[in-house]
Amino acid sequence: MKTIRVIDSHTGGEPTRVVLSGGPELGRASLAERRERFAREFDQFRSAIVNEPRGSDVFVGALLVEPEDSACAAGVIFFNNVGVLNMCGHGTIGLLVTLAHLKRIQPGAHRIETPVGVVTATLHENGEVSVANVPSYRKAKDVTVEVTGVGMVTGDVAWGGNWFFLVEQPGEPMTLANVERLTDLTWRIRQAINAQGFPEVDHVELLGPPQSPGAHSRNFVLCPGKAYDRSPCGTGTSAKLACLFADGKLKEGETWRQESIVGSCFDGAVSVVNGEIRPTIRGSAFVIADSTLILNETDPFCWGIR
Ligand code: PYC
Repeated sequence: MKTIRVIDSHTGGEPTRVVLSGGPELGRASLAERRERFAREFDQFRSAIVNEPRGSDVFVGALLVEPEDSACAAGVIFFNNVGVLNMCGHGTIGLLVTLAHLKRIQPGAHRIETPVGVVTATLHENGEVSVANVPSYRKAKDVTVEVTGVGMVTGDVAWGGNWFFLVEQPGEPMTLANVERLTDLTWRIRQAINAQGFPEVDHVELLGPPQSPGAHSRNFVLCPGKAYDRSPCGTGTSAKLACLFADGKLKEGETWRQESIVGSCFDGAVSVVNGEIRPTIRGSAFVIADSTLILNETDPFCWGIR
């Protein structure tokens, strides 16, 4: 019988399950190499942590590891219901709030190592967290794809720590009641953009008018395993900020409030560091469970349903 200590939080409705102990030994290579090893050799473990019956399609796991760079407070490998992620904005906010809950960190700035670079996450006195993300950029503007059963759809391909295809005004109500159609639409869009020479895109972000006072836009983000992000998606908001900045629609230091499909918000802004766009996103997370998972190999679903 194996036990794994986890702490669950949610950031704007999107869960993060931080694995504190009981995870696999991945050695001391770079975080990118350790993530590849985790994906290659420990996929069962990933599934056991986030998939049913212990989790659900919407869970994001965050495996805490020793950072390569000793100036970092922690290293983290994010994963979901189908595989590993590059970075995760809502997950980094959840991680900081979890470390604060454990009294392992105090308010202030903390460097966190991820497989795609170091981010600086600041725990504010009021409990909010801002994440100065990896450099973000737009790779392709106004890419038009033919989407089965829908027609022509135009959007931008951008990197915000994960790869996104961002589509403005998708012509669908951006409401929770319409989640099934939004999921179907974004899944078709993803297949079309992947077939059109952008195989790296694994997140699709639709953007429409906001509903919350003070918000600039509402989004619906489809994640790689077909679950939608309940939060405004930290990496998706970063990709959006990079596109706005590239179009001259957002100046350095100006706040962009991004609302999610469930109505939660992140405040975002960009700064330019050594010629690169560095988005910062700010939001809050809440710890909701402190648990020990039990992995009993005689349980037919010990390694999750996948
Ligand atoms: O917040 O960056 C994010 C994220 C990625 C996938 C789910 N959430």
